[in-house]
Amino acid sequence: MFGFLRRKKTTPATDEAHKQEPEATPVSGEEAPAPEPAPEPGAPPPAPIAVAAPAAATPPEPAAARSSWLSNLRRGLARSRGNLTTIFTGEAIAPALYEELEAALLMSDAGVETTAHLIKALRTEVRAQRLASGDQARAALRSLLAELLRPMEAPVDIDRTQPLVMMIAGVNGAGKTTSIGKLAHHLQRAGKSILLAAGDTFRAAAREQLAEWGSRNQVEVISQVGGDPAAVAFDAVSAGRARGTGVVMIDTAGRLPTQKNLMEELRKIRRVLAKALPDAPHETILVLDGNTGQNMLAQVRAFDEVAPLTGLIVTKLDGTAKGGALAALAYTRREKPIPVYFIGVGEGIDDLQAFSADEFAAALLG
Ligand SMILES: Nc1nc2c(ncn2[C@@H]2O[C@H](COP(=O)(O)OP(=O)(O)OP(=O)(O)O)[C@@H](O)[C@H]2O)c(=O)[nH]1
Ligand SMILES: [Mg+2]
Repeated sequence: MFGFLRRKKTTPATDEAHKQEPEATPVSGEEAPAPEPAPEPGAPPPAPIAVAAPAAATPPEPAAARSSWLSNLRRGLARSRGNLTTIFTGEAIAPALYEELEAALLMSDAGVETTAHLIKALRTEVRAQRLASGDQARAALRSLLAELLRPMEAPVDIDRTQPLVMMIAGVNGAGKTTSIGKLAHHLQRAGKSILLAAGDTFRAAAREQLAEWGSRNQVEVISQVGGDPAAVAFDAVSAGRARGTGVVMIDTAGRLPTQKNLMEELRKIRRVLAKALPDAPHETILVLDGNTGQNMLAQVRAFDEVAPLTGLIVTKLDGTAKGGALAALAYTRREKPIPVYFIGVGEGIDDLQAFSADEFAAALLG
């Protein structure tokens, strides 16, 4: 049931206020003492908010949940699936098929290079396997797509260290906080204790939103009003260490790759985390809105540059996402794939699932 969690031990806002660069927190020195949070001048002292004690592991999810998220995914990708599958009707492979397929793949946000790659691979397959019907060609394309996506299918190893520190980043509104809320629930089901850090310190609504997810999951949220995000992250990891917490998840404010100061802030959070716990953060996860299209590639590049990414969460695949951008991501990063740990298929607490290349390809190609 928790196939998306590796359990072996072997592997290791456009908000104006966000533009403010937080006070520097000490980050140099080998055995540096704990950096003190650097409050804004005149800001109230840091005020950790204890929401509630961690809950015991929750019961396993019902069997019905799986079919419901698969249908959410299929519903989300319905438009692209419609465009793609209607091409493959008929007893024979029509000469126009490849041209139509090219248009449909481009419309699904697969991008020029990836579209060309898939069409070339399909032509080769059709010839080699002597495929005759539209159905056979569709099945072949589905296999090729699944094969392309497969390197991104990898579970997150949650047992390799304790606390496992996960930093969650992404552009505004991508679904970071919601994904953290869902993930806390999933990890609790897997028996993990959780601590959350509200790294979006400037927006009250952001803190409240995380606190809400904290209370829904009955996990504690470390939070400060207007403080330094790196200091909040530091406090959370220190608390996680002291308490023997399983997983510490750090929410961060939304930021655009063009907002240099905010991008640098991510670098700083990482440096300060490493002071709290060497090797932290163990996971740096970029949350991508599934509707982003080809811009996903630019986001991955930009965030990876300042905070080397270990995994992705792609959200809102239940909505109107076209899906092809994931194929583009797989193709352009084929030398160095980034795992898609989870996909978001709704706003509910259970609407987060492991990414499966086969299921995704089936949702796109019938
Ligand atoms: N349909 C759907 N909605 C989602 C999903 N994930 C998140 N959302 C919604 O997207 C909106 C933004 O989600 P947040 O979690 O607040 O996004 P965020 O990245 O934390 O946003 P900022 O902190 O403002 O940058 C909310 O309305 C969520 O309910 C998903 O998988 N499917
Ligand atoms: Mg948020």
